[in-house]
Amino acid sequence: MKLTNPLTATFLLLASTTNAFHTQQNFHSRTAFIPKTLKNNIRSSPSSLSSLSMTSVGIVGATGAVGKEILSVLENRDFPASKLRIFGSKRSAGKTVTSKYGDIEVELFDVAKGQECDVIFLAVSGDFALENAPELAKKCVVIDNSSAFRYDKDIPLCIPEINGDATKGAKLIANPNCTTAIGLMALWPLHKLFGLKKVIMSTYQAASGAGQEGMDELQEGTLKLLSKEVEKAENKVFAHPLPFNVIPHIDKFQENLYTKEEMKVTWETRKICSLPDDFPVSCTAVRIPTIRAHSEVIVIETEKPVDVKAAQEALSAAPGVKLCDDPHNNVYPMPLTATGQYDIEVGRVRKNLVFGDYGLELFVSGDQLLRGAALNAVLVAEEMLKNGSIGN
Ligand code: 2RA
Repeated sequence: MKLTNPLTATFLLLASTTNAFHTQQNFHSRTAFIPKTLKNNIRSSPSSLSSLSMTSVGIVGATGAVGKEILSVLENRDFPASKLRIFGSKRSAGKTVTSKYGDIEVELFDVAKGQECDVIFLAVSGDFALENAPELAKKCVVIDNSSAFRYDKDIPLCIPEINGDATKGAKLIANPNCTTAIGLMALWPLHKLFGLKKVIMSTYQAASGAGQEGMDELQEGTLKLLSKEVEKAENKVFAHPLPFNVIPHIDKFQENLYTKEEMKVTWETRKICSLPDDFPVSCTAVRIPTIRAHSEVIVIETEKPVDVKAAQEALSAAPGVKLCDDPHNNVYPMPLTATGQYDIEVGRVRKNLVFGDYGLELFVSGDQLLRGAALNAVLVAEEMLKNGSIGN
């Protein structure tokens, strides 16, 4: 096939990579697309963990986009697992996953087997979590990636850098939605410095938020359009075709005409940051045709007067945050540079023209599958190992 321009070449490269993944028997090697050269800030778990007793770990849903990343983060951070077990449905049971912890045969999930683990990560649907997590949590620690328990006041919703203490003694912990997790990494240091009064967020969310199927729909649709195989891309996952489009619709519309994705940002920000139930947070969530890092424009009104330099210093010092803010040299956060990174990128920090001395505006990009899901979940487990909540 003749390549007519670099964009076409890029998408063909993406597609050939994806197809190669699909033909692999060993589905651990089918990790979602990460440009290798960008994967440069993967850090191991703190040495304090290596002295802790080894833990038996389970993953349910290790063949999905988030589950694969959980396995990869455990490996990259040398999570002290004495044994790793992978549970799946009838479709994946019996397959072999190759990992740093050895070759692992996928076991058909049942609660009793799951309860044998010290900690189990759920990277499956909310319905599955609702049905199984409470029972699993009677005997082991459960870290759930779905939204099933996020708004239950008795269940911690945790970003370890913000409210890691909330995990102490807990058996079931909810991992936040990716959009909230990425945004709060930037908002928390600013809240500590200036006090948040109002938050307005607009998001630019990658296809990965809809899992492997979402990424496939974007890549395949783009290729077919570029090769003129079709005039209109198919859409099964998204409400409309995503290639060459943006869609202001993620998750279901609510009575107040916000979507559930947008309301998650409001509900979860209040809960994680211990803000009042009526604390004003408003979000518009938009799907864009990128692969796997979400970006956000965040505008805040603050209690105290802001100082841009102090904000940049606080962001730069915050764990899990990388300040990328040198606009005159074209340095700012972008999905392309945030992809595959553990730290979220923050930049374009400036005084907001509407709120003047009492407001900031910034741009954030973070890997949706890492900080927005897998990394956060593994950090929760690490926090619980350190505070003695796992293995007791
Ligand atoms: C999305 N935030 O991007 C969702 C995934 N949890 O679709």
